[in-house]
Amino acid sequence: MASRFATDLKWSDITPKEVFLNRRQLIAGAGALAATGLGAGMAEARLKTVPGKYSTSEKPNTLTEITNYNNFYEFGLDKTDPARNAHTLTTDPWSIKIDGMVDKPGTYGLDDLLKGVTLEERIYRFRCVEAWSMVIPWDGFPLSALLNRVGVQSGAKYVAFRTLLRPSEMPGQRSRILDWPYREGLRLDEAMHPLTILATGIYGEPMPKQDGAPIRLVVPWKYGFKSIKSIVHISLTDRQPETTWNMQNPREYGFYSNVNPQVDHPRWSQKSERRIGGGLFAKRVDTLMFNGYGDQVAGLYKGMDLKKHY
Ligand SMILES: Nc1nc2c(c(=O)[nH]1)N[C@H]1C(S)=C(S)[C@@H](COP(=O)(O)O)O[C@H]1N2
Ligand SMILES: [Mo]
Repeated sequence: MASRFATDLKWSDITPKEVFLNRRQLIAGAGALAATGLGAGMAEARLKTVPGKYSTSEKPNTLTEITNYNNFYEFGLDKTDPARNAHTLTTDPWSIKIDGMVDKPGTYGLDDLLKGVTLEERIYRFRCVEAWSMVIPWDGFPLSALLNRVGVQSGAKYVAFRTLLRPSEMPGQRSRILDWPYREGLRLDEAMHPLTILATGIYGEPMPKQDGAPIRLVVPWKYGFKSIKSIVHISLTDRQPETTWNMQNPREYGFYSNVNPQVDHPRWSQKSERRIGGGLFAKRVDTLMFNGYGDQVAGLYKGMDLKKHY
C-alpha cells in the first residue's frame, strides 16, 4: 500500500471518558437533541444506545485521535486527509441497495434500516494491517439483525459490500490509486457472528464522515481494511467476492485478513503494533491472535490453514 506509516499528529490530552460522559448528558437533553438536526430515526436510535456485552475494558482513544488519523483513500492517502476532505460528502439522504440471494431485495433508506434497531456501544480494539491500532467506542448493531430482516436464502455463502462511488465528492476517486468503488466481503458465518457490526456512530455521536458516515462495517478480529466505510450496497452471493486490497495486491492482502501475529506481511512484521495515543509517543504492544477475539471467533476457522488463508 502507498503511504503506510504516515505523519504524526499532535494528540489531544482530553480524557476520553470525560468527553464521553459530557456528550451523553448532552444527548439526554431534549434541546441538545433538537439542535443536532438529525433525522427522527437517527435521534431515536441514539437515545436507545445501550452498553454492549462485547466491549473491551481497555481505555478508548480520544475522539480527536479517532477522527484525525484515518485511512479513507476516497479522501486522500495521508492519515490527516480524510479529516480535511471528508466534510464534502453528502450523507443525507442515504440508502443501501440489498440484493442477490435474499428474500426481500430492495433499496432501503437509512431511517428505514435503523427503525426499531437498538444501537449498542461496542468498545473494540481496531488493528490496521499497517501495524497501528486504536480502541474505538462504536455505536452499532449486529449485521446479522439486518441480514435476518432481509432473509438470507439457503444457497448464500458470502456477503459483498461496496462503498459509495461519487468522484464529485470523493476526490481520491478521481485518481486510479484503487479500483473504485472500494469493495469488501465476508464469509456468511463471519457476517452473522455477533461481533460483526454495522456502526452508525462513535462516542454516542453520528459517525464522523472521515470514519465512514453514515454507516460502516466493523469486524474487530480482522485487519482494518475489511471494515468498509460508507456502505451503499450489500449483496448475498454463493461466490467469494472480489475485495479491493486483495485485487490490488493478492500476495500482501488476503481475503480473510484475520489479525495474526504469526503471519507477517511480506514487507513488515505483524508481531506487534503501535497503539495510537497517549501523548506524542505511541507505545508498542504485542499483537494478539484474532486481535484478542480468539475465544469468540477461532471456531470459525477450525481445520483451516491460516498461513495459507491469510
Ligand atoms: N471505503 C473505504 N473503507 C475503508 C478504507 C478506505 O480507504 N475506503 N480504509 C480501510 C482501512 S485500511 C482502515 S485501517 C480502516 C480505518 O478506519 P478508521 O479511519 O475509522 O480508523 O478503514 C477501512 N475502510
Ligand atoms: Mo488499514
